[in-house]
Amino acid sequence: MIPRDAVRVLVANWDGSYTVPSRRLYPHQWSWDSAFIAIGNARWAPRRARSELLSLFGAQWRDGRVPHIVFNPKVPEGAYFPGPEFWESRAPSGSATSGIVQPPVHALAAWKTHLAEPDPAFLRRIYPKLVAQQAFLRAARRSEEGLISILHPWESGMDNSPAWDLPLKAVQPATSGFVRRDLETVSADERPTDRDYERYVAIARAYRDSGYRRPGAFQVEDPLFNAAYGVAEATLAKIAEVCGADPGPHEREAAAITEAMVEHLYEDGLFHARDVLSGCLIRSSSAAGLTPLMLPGLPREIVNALIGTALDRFALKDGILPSFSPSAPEFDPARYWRGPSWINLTWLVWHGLKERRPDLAAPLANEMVNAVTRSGFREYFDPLTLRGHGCRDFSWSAALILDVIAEHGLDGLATAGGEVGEQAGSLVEPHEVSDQVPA
Ligand code: 2M8
Repeated sequence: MIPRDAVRVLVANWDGSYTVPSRRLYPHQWSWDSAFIAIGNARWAPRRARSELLSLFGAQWRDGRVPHIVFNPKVPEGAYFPGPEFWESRAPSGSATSGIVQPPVHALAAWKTHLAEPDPAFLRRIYPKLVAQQAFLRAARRSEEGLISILHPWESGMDNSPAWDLPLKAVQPATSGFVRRDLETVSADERPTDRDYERYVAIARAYRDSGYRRPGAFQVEDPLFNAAYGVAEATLAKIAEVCGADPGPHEREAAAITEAMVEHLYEDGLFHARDVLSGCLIRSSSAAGLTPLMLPGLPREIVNALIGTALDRFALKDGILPSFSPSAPEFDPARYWRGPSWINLTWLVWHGLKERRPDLAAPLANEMVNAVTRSGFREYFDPLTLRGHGCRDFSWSAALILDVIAEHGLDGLATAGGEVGEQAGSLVEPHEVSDQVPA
């Protein structure tokens, strides 16, 4: 029973005020994971969804950045690399954190949490924090073209994407001083190579050593990150209205980033990343280039062209979205972010298609459910066989499936959100759902 099993995963990964992505591989709180997890939890335990987001924003830095990892002090340093000793940074709350960020999908998560159980007080509490998150990106990361840069592949969320192969070549690898922990849980041929890690470490060290201020040898404008930023502004406009704030500046910012993306990142039916250091477009077949479909103000001809590319190069109609086009030479169906399907990426594109092309959104929803039915809540799936890869009992795979089922139904049977909530919620006693949130 999918909803019940999904809730079981989320309950097992709950740490009192937030959810770990995976007990063994990722035993702390991750930024965009928490947003996706909140979207799923909102369907059966909205209090947990609010707690998940407020707990993450409890570790927001003074400059507004939301760190990509908030470390649990009870977890030993050696359980995850790079841990708190590597990052050497603390939020004003006292929590040890990383110093980089991830795609800002949190405003969307806060809004969906509110829709599941309207709570204007929650929105009023989180709105200024979401605004500060966006303001940090504008102040610290915006280029002359009006686009937001990422300074590390980890900031893209699609860490090992072939789109980063070229810009990473310019990075001098760090060949010593660290031990990978990920290979203790997942087979090496499903994870980045040692050479990739040497470069990840080198970039993160240089950024840390600049006091988390100066861009290093990796600086790119990523379509997924910029689309998330634009969707956040469009969503903040709705949140602002509930909070009695002015939606106008958010609407204008959403329109401006959409325009800048079309002008600088779009070419031949797909959005691409741009290398800020060389000024060149990184032409690749990454599914990140389809995620601008989420932008409400994307011009119709671009929407149609993206859909054409999705059908043609990503075989959208036949299955769940691969993270990299199967027709591209770099495609690898089992290696982390180099081809496998991920539930979060598929969910983002599904979200962008639901209203525009329900005929394409529906099979995508069915295939997400098929993947977890066949292989469990794995971290990623071979897009051709749906075989599971990476870690097991992965939180966002479980959470987003609850959202998909609540909206789309199961096996073609329309299932109301409330029904999923009832089925799933009955597994958990109210006292098990903590309300605890940081001050
Ligand atoms: C993966 O990234 C972390 C580093 O942040 C890792 O490999 O150790 C990515 O899939 C990222 O998108 C995700 O947020 C994180 C936790 O699920 O794991």
